[in-house]
Amino acid sequence: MQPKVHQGLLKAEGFRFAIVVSRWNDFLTSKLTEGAIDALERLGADEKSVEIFKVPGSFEIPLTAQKIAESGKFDAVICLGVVIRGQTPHFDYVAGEAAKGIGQVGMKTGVPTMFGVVTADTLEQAIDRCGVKAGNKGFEAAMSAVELVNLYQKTK
Ligand code: INI
Repeated sequence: MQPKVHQGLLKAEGFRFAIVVSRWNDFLTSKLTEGAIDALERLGADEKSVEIFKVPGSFEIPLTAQKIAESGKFDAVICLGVVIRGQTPHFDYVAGEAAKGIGQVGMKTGVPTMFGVVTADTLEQAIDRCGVKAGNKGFEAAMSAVELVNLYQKTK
């Protein structure tokens, strides 16, 4: 059997992307933003097709992402934040609400909404996932956004 396989190309040209990024832990979220922009540039995104929306913390990402998705101005929303367990007793609330809310935005609006929020137990773990050493969750989230906008275009 040779089932038909569907998957999105990694071509960003012609699509519009919003990045919603939390200022909390800015020294790390700025690295995630750099990673996301690097991926979009390398995949051919047009100069004016990427816009950045800054919010105070990861808790504020979902509602902002929802408003952006509902605006109809973007093909995908890339959400970026860093929540570190050691930093707050309400880690579970902030990380949980961000994850749940971001997921709901995609389901509710039909606009691919990427979860590029690093949830780490320690600062060191968070640093590792923000591309300071290797691996950048912002880069990964942007790659996924490009793949999905291409996949959904094919399934229209
Ligand atoms: N927001 C984060 O994005 N990361 C965190 O680690 C964090 N901590 O540690 O508390 C955090 N808190 C702020 C929160 O997201 C809201 O901005 C705030 O509660 C106001 O609603």
